[in-house]
Amino acid sequence: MSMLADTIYALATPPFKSALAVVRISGDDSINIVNNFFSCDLNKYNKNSIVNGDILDEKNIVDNVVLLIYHAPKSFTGENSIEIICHGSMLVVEQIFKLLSRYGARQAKNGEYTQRAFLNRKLDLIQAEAIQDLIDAKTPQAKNISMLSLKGETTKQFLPIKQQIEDLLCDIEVHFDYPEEVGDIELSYIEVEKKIDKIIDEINTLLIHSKKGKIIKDGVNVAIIGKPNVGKSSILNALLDEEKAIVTPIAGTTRDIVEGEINCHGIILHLLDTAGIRNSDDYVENIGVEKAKSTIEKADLIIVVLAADSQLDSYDKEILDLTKNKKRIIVFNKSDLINTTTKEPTNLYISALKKEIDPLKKEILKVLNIEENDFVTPSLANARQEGLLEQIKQSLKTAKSETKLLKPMDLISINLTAAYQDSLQLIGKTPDIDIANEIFKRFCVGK
Ligand SMILES: Nc1nc2c(ncn2[C@@H]2O[C@H](COP(=O)(O)OP(=O)(O)OP(=O)(O)O)[C@@H](O)[C@H]2O)c(=O)[nH]1
Ligand SMILES: [Mg+2]
Repeated sequence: MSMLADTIYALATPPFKSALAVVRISGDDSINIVNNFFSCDLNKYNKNSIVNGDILDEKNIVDNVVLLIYHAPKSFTGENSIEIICHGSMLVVEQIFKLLSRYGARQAKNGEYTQRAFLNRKLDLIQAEAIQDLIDAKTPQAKNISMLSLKGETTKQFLPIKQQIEDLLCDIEVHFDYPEEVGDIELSYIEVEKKIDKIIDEINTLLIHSKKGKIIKDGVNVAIIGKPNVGKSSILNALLDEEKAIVTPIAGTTRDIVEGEINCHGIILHLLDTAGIRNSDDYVENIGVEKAKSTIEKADLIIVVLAADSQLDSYDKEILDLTKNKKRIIVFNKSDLINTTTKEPTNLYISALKKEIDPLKKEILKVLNIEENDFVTPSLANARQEGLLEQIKQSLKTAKSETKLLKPMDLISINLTAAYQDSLQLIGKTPDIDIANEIFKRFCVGK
């Protein structure tokens, strides 16, 4: 049984010449529609089946194909579905598309298969979102955590939170609306506050996982910042292991932002090499300096580069000041130019020239605070999910402060209800569910 009657089709493989292509069809009528142009009768397969035969346009054979036939609800979308595995010629695919629309199917819109799977309750919203993440993943680690979400592990982490909010809300309603039903069991403000606190604690843990999950999934923007000639571009090149940016002894070499990407132990670093920050008479260089300054604002992490072989000057100090509120690493480059005995034990030294940059890589990982365990921890790691988590936390915090002030319980439950509705929205359930139904189901107050 499906909720949407019309039948959709789309190419599931890339639209290029290849050995094979897969056309997916989904909707109640899928099997009937394909039956109109297939060489044998598909009605005789009442279980999920694999069938070999010809696609026919009148008497002409379009292609010899394999059909994967799925009967609702045992399919990805929960509807009747067919996958046609044909030869990977775009001409064949086009002819199959024409036949499909001739017999009443229509081209699918973006994400429509997953949407149907969601509407037919084959997936919750967190799982549906994980499919795109899985496809977009750039590292095996990012792919793994998307897979955890797809398998429902992330939802499992969140459900206890939703449950506790629901329980608390029900407790409050029952105690204050139907006091005769619960007798003299008191629900105290202190108890309510304790329960809210526990939920907030658990949300905080999930929010930490969210931040780390986002780093594993999307990587981080790392800006290399410093005055001219300290070796920023050399550091970029050493990290990339490629001569990407121009390096010269002339101060003010880099003007535009030079970008590169590396996979640093499973985390994608989007590196941004910038113009050396100083006051210059050069019109173009000044534009570069402005770009460097705005990059400081946008980056997730700043590498402030200082020269190990010279004293800090006013530019270095300005740069340290510009970056003081950002997550940053201060690194002394050109360590090959100084004597080992003059090194400060607390400073981080590297030599981009000698490609001795491992201490910097290690420090980046340390600052990002990603541990082995984080690569296998499910997380609510996209903006929607994280935003809703924050919103739930906010409502709970308001409810908590009202509890402290001994405000009327029905006022407190307004914020708890908001938190509850957001938690439903997080997993993609309709947020306007009637909480009273839940209460009656559990406590049988109505009987
Ligand atoms: N001895 C030594 N020289 C280095 C090191 N790193 C860079 N240099 C030299 O320092 C000079 C400037 O290097 P760049 O990488 O262009 O410096 P930058 O900070 O990008 O300079 P701008 O683009 O002008 O801001 C070049 O001559 C490099 O070869 C290092 O670790 N040791
Ligand atoms: Mg440079």
